[in-house]
Amino acid sequence: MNYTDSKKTFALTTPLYYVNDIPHIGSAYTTIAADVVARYQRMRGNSVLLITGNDEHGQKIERAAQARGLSPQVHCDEIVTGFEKLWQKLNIQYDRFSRTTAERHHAIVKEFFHRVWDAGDIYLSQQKGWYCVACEEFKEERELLEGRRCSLHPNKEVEWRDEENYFFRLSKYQTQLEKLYQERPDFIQPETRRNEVLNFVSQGLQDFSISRVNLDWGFPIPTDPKHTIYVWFDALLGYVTALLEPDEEPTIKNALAKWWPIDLHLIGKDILRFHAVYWPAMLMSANVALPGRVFGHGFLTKDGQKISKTLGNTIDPIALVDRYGADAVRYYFMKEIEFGKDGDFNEVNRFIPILNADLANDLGNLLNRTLKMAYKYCGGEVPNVNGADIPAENPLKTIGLTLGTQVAQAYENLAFSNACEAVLGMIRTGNKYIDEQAPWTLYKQGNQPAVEQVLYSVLESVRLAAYLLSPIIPGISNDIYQQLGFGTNFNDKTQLSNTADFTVHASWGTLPAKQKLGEPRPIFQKLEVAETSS
Ligand code: ME8
Repeated sequence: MNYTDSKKTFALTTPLYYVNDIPHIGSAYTTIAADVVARYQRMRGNSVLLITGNDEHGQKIERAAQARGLSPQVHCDEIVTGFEKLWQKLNIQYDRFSRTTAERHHAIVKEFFHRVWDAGDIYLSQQKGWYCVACEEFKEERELLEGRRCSLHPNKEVEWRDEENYFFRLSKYQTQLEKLYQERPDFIQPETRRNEVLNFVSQGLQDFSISRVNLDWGFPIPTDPKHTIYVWFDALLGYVTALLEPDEEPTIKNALAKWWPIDLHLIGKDILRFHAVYWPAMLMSANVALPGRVFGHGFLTKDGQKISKTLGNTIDPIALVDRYGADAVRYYFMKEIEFGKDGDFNEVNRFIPILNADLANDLGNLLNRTLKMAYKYCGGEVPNVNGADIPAENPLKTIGLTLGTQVAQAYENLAFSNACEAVLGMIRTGNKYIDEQAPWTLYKQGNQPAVEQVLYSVLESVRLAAYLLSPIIPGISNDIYQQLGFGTNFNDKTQLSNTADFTVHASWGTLPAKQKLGEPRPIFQKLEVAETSS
């Protein structure tokens, strides 16, 4: 196996989530995926910056605060705490937390506005149209459902607006954007999302308004303070502000110095247009290089239904993690749903069975019974075998020799479920292999070398599985590594962070012979269906 990548920087973002309500399971989904990518990139020896945060301005937030009888800032501060708590519980290792109410963000927005203004791309005009406050977006008549409802928020009415707004000359960038999509086919992923954007842009781009009147909760337009900057113009720039070092002077130049361009914007399909059309055009106008790629994943449903407050089927991610633990939640979403496609959360029929099958039965039992045998037959040490001496036809070695490359490729492509499937495939082979080889019989026959080879092959396969799945289930990987006698901590960002390490750890056959093993303990307790589960 040859991992030749040299060390590089890798910056990625989650959306900056609205603070109109407590965190949504969808925010958890995107953020888990982003953390998995960040952890994988760190494993590859890259210097990584994971950005998450909150989008706090706009009418939607102002109204949410009003409804609670709180000032917008107090409301925001409180909800932001809930997001931070969730990320901690989900073991998300973010490096920057961007809040759009931060003073330094104001400085960046102002400077960016002036750049776009100086480029001649902002003008005053009349905005007439239907506005969806939940989307914070004007909708074309043809996009509305019957009864003038937004298709994304059918239970909320759109509102008629007829006001003077500042506009951004998006139409000026039509050709440049088309050229971008053509020259960089990977800019928008997956392919289905790229096609959506190409289709939208081919219909002709309209300028969009970047200011609101009669809205206090936001930054004023620097040249005309009775206008407030449109929440999306403000929010996208939160990605730039996040790049500033903690005490750095807030200028665009400083922000872009080290980490720009961002390598990956991870988002849901609902906000694709903002990231794949508006954002690159804004950056072109301000003469800033464009990000690497925008990946728009699919949407989650619950038991096959859209998740919505009106249907009363929302899932509180904090309660979910409290009940099942971070690794369980992380594993389910990464394994169950092909990233990019829509997917379902079904606690009884999918969540619990998948976790029990993969983590408790296949992976957990294989480790547990093999470790116990290693205690019984090999004195509690890794069998005295050199991985390189195991014959190539050993089925675990056959799989293990190419698994690292295969899983690395899956992570590169954000094909998380393929990564899990490939690793679990080896683990299932391990269970079959140990049953067939029956080391207990080999032991009775006095064939100690064969016993040791079988146990070594299995323990090494479990180690490799733990290593390759560590971006997804770092807690379980830590437990497995400890039981195999390592002191590794997959939550320590500074460990395992050079390319040579990845080459070693992702190769089959590197478990050191005679290493003292840890106590066998179940790595994942079988889940029961809770009484409250639906
Ligand atoms: O749009 N399934 O914030 P937001 C999967 N503030 N993912 C989902 C989901 C679902 N059912 N529901 C939400 C905003 N998401 C803006 C972003 S960025 C500069 C500003 C996830 O709180 C998904 O990532 O509405 C989606 O894109 C995002 O939450 C929307 O978050």
